[in-house]
Amino acid sequence: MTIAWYESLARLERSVRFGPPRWGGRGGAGLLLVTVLLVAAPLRSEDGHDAWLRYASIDDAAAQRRFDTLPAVVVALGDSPVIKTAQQELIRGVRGMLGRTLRAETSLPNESAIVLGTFNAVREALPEVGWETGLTPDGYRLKGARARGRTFLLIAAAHERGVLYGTFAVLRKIALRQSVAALDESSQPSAPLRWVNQWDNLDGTIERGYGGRSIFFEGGRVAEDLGRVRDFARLLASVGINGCAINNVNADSRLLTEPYLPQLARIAEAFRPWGVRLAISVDLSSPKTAGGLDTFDPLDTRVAQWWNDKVDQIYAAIPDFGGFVMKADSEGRAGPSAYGRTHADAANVIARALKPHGGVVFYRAFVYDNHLDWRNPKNDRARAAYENFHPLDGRFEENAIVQIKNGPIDFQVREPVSPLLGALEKTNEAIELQISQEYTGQQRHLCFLVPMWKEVLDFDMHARGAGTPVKDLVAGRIFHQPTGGIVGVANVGRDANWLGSHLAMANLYGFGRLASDPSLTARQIAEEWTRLTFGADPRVVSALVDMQLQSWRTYENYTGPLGAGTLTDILGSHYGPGIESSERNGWGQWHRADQQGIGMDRTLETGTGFISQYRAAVARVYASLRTCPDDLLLFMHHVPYTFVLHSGKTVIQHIYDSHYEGAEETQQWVREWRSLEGRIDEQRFAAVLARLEYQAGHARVWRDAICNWFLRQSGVPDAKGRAGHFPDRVEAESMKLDGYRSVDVTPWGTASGGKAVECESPARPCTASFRYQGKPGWRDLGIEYFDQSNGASRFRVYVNDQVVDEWVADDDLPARQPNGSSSTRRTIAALALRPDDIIRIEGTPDGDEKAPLDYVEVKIH
Ligand code: GCW
Repeated sequence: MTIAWYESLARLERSVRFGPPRWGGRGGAGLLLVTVLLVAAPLRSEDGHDAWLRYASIDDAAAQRRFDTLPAVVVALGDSPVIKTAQQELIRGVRGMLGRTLRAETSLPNESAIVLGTFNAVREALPEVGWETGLTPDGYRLKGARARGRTFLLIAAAHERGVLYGTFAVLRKIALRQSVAALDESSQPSAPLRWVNQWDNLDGTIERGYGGRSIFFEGGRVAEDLGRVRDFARLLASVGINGCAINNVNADSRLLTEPYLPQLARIAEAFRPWGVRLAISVDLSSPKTAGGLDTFDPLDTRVAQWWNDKVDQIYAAIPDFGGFVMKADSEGRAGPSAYGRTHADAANVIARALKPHGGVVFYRAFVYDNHLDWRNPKNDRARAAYENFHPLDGRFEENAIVQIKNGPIDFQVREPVSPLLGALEKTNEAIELQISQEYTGQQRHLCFLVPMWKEVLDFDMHARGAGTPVKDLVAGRIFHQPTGGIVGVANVGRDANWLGSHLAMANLYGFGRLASDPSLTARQIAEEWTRLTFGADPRVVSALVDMQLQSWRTYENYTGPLGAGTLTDILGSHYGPGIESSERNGWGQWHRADQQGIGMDRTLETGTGFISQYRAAVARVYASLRTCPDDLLLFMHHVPYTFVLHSGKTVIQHIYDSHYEGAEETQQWVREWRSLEGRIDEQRFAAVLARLEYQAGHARVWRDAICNWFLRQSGVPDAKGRAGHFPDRVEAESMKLDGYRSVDVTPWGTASGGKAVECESPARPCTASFRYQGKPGWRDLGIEYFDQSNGASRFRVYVNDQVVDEWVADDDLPARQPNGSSSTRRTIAALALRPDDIIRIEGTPDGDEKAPLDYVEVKIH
């Protein structure tokens, strides 16, 4: 028995516990025995369905005692279904966490009680407790009070929804082990409208969704089983979200036709107990496409009448309907330009129909020309939102809200704040953030976005002198607007854990918490979420919070630096590296990298003039190379690669360094996470580990693609000698090939050496082998291969004649070719290798995936 065999046994044993299902393999029974002996499972397996609302038992006796005085009764005053929900939730939570079942009552008993009700109801039941009631509808007040010789915990609000939010706040405190004995506090959400948008299609797919198929639709209809819809509404309510638009903003007009109304009403019913208002996205052309008119001109009276009638019909079925979201004149959608009308005309015809019912229309400012002439250096997509909407300021109805993406381009890993957010003075505005990680790793990469959102919400636009942060502008506070909001594109799906990734749920949680209370810090939110999701173990909390807080910067480090954009494949999946895909097309996500330098000149003097859309105090900072922050340098300026940053590094060296640092950080996370084994339930531990390991591999793909590309473009070597030098690698195309042939990979930077190998015959296994020529010792083998979505090739690795690993490439990555989206790494740790050992990889193709292989890296263990 060779040492390699022992090691592979241990490794296979690990992968039986953590890895994907395997096929074939050796020594099955022995392995199982080892597995059973080694795996103690002290923690209950969890699939993530409960997210942060697990109500896990508080098993620490001292912490339990903190809640000894909690009354045994919970009273729901009045007959509001939302308050009844709150009562049931409190019972559920207390039972889970404290093991006690509260008694549900509808009037005050002769004993201490938790009391849920509106201010009016509480005042009536307990007139002796004084209340100040100046809160907005969704605000709540928590108060411990003594009266009639008893103790009360009062959870009260102006509106039933506030009572529910107050109840979740109390449950959160208990879960965080904070005493609720003598509470006296009130809370009031910052912006009145806190919505999520789902981009679900009627066929059950989700645009830019990475957590499975739609929970709302299947096969062209609303889903039969709305259990998950109810659970989603509960999650939303727990973080203060009060509206949800359920369908893609690239809207299907059929949803406005009659057969769908009763179906929509079912969803509204599932939302209602949780205080979440149903909304839908609509297309401006609906009067024509769904209504049979020969026009959708917003100024045509027949069109106005059609919207009025349609909206009346909706409200007859759904009295608490929230309203509409509209994407018009954008990316091929119909819009008011078809009739020479303005966006205000389009928004207003719908707003007027909604107004009598209390509904709102969110009109998206994501309007730009995607056929811009890239040859004209003065053209600039970033200017579009401001140019389209600023001239219309003051022309929107009071229940219309302009919904503005956080940045002027499109949810890139880093962008400046959209100047439009600081420019509207007489129009309601909402900021649109993206929870779904379209450009930030699609939930396969850990990228906690709360720190980014914090920066955006805190950014001072100087809209009326200093002191006008975005969070106040979108709340309508600065210019005294009737309403405003914070919107998040969520895109949860049917995966048990909602977003396809346990850790990504921190973004949904954080979005809601920030939307309700933007004064929370990113650290507070990360800590809360971690404790609620993974428990109070201080090692888990500190490791995970640090990872989360670091992760946005890390993702930025190994993807798009210095404000250049994510540098991803913008014409395809928006996932893997694709630097050139931004250029020479009309989409306008340009970074203008060439052989001399990189960046978009957006100054007024020599560039596109975008910077002058900001108020003077902000524009001044961006306009000058001396004051422009490094993080946004390439968004605002075109500079040579040798330009020296405030950090003291040149731009090119920053690109190399940040990419190496970022990739290294992801590897560190794998080690960190492994060190938590046994402190987290097996199921979630394994799922997160698999994602982090994948990320560490993919970060390396990113690093190499970007560094190699810039090395070749700039001709400036990496001062640390790393870029372009891979002494530990053996390229597949240079191995001894049997049945494999060398192919060019596009874009070239996404495969080592620009090439890979693929099997020639779809029916036959093929092999690539090489002779190990290093020193004897323990080695880690990194096998870089491509896992496409159009096949499930099998790989088997031999050292001499010993199988040391085997797997199926059956992941569902967004690529049907070998490239930077499908490139994946399999690591075989701690193999004992001797000079002249033959390492052989056998690939068996499947479907259109020809067992593609990039290289093998041999590193000292
Ligand atoms: O980011 C882009 C996405 C599109 C999306 C669009 C939008 C719904 O790539 O998929 O369409 O933005 O926000 O409208």
